[in-house]
This record gives sequence, structure tokens and C-alpha cells, in this order.
Amino acid sequence: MRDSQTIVILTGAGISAESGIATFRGPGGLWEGHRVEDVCTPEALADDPVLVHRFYDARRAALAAVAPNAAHRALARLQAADRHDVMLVTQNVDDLHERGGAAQVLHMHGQLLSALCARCGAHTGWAGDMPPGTRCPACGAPALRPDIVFFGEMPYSMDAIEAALARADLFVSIGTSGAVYPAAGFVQIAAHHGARTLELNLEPSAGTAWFDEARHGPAGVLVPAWVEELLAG
Ligand code: BJW
Repeated sequence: MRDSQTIVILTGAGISAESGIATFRGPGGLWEGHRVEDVCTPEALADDPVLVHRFYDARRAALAAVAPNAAHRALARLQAADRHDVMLVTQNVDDLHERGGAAQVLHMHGQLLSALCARCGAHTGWAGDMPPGTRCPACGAPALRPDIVFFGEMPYSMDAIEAALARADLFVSIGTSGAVYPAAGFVQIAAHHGARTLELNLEPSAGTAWFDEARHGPAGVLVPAWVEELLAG
């Protein structure tokens, strides 16, 4: 393996599963009988704001009871080693990469610990509950919502991510089902631009055939082993 590669890493719910956060499409993926596709839409927020805010209040509160696992820590070690140019992109809205020591993380689907003002667009750090009608600290409008990218909304940092995918030597997808776009299409973009592609997931994802190599097993085992291999090379 040659030195100083540009590496783009995409993580999904599977990397946080061993920390005790349920994945979306696996066992325990339903919340009070609702699919994520029914709760995470602008229409659901407009029609039943109490339900949507309660869903995110519960998930925000649950962060206090979980901790980063060996996979989060291994990716932080890879960044800290500074041998490679590593962009870490996560679909996860938890803060386990940061608490695991990652120096740089792009949260393309938003963050539980942030609030977005639907009126002025300000982003504000947020730790507690957020009932419908909570006032924005920036403009005062009663328009705060979870800072989460709902279905039909544009994920964050797409220009930076697409630019990194175009110059990547290696693209690695960890713990994601490949069910949700645009993230599910990153492997094709990276491969189109000449990157080698690697999947690390519990089981073959929907896009597994697009990857040059796929390793299947728990992230807490696969990711530290891959990082050690990369840093030893
Ligand atoms: C383990 C493990 C262990 C378990 N170790 N692994 C028709 C066709 C194509 C696209 C569309 C379409 N209709 C609509 C769309 C677009 C839509 C979409 O993709 N819909 C699909 C459902 C079809 N996408 C959007 O609307 C997005 N916006 C958009 O497209 O804007 C337009 C655009 C145009 C051009 C360029 C760019 C954009 C927005 C998507 C927003 C997603 N939001 C959510 C919820 C918010 C966050 C939150 O509340 O947490 O994000 S949905 C949910 O799914 C969440 C996740 O980030 C996302 C992905 O899920 P993830 O992470 O893959 O989890 P799972 O549960 O699916 O999989 C876990 C995996 O881990 C499994 O494979 C397990 O095996 C594995 N695993 N344990 C390793 N221990």
C-alpha cells in the first residue's frame, strides 16, 4: 500500500450499533411502530410536530447513555496518525466519532446536538428537549426544529464531499445499508474517478457489488484491524 493516500470514509448506523444505538433498518429499527421514512420528513414535521420532536428528544437524551466503541476510536487514531489525508463523512447524527477522538467529521445528515431555525437558518448547539414552538436564540422566532436532514432535503457539505470523492485514492464505507441516497451513490462516484473501494459491514449492503473488496463482520473488529493494516503498510 503506498503512502499518503487521500481516503474518504463514509460511516452509517452500523458503526454505532455496538455502542447500543439501534440501526434504522435492523432489529429494533422501528420507533414506537414508526419507520424512519415516516418520521423524518418535512411533511411529518408539519403534520405532527409533537411526534417528530418527541422522536428526536428521545434520541438526543439517549446519547448520554452511550459511548464510542473500538471502531470510532480506530478511525480517530487513523486521523491522528497523520499518515494519510482522511475525510470522515458520517450519516450518523450522534456525536460518537467526536467523543471517540476524531478531529474532523462531516455530519451529512445533521446532528442531534444542534438546532436549526426554520425561519432564519441559524444553527445553535442544543442539548435538552426541544418542544414545538421553541424560540430561536438568534432571531426569536418560535421556529426551532431538529438540525436533521429529512427525506427530500439536501444533505450538508455535498460540494466538499463530492470534491473529496473525485480526488480520493481509497473510499471506505462502514456500517451502512446503502439504502439511502446520495450516500449510497458515493461508491460509484469514487470508483468513476479511479478510487479503490472497500466495504466494511456486518453483511453485504445493497451496493456491495460496486466495491472492489468487501469484508463482513462487526465494525468493532473489522475497523481496528483495517486501520492497523493501513498504518503498518
Ligand atoms: C453493522 C453492525 C455492526 C449493523 N458492524 N455493521 C428513489 C430512488 C433513489 C433515491 C430516492 C428515491 N426516492 C427518494 C430518494 C432520495 C432519498 C432516498 O434515498 N430515499 C430512499 C429511502 C430510497 N434521499 C433523500 O431524500 C436525501 N436527500 C436527497 O436526496 O436530496 C436531493 C439530492 C439531490 C442531488 C444530490 C444530493 C441530494 C436525504 C436523506 C436523509 C436521510 N435521513 C435519515 C434520518 C435522519 C438522521 C437520523 O434521524 O438519524 O438518515 S434516514 C436514515 O437512513 C438516517 C441514516 O443516516 C440513513 C442511512 O441509514 P444507515 O446508516 O445506512 O443505517 P441502516 O439501518 O439502513 O443500515 C445499517 C447497516 O449497518 C446495515 O447494513 C447493517 O448490516 C450494518 N450493521 N450492525 C457493522 N455491528
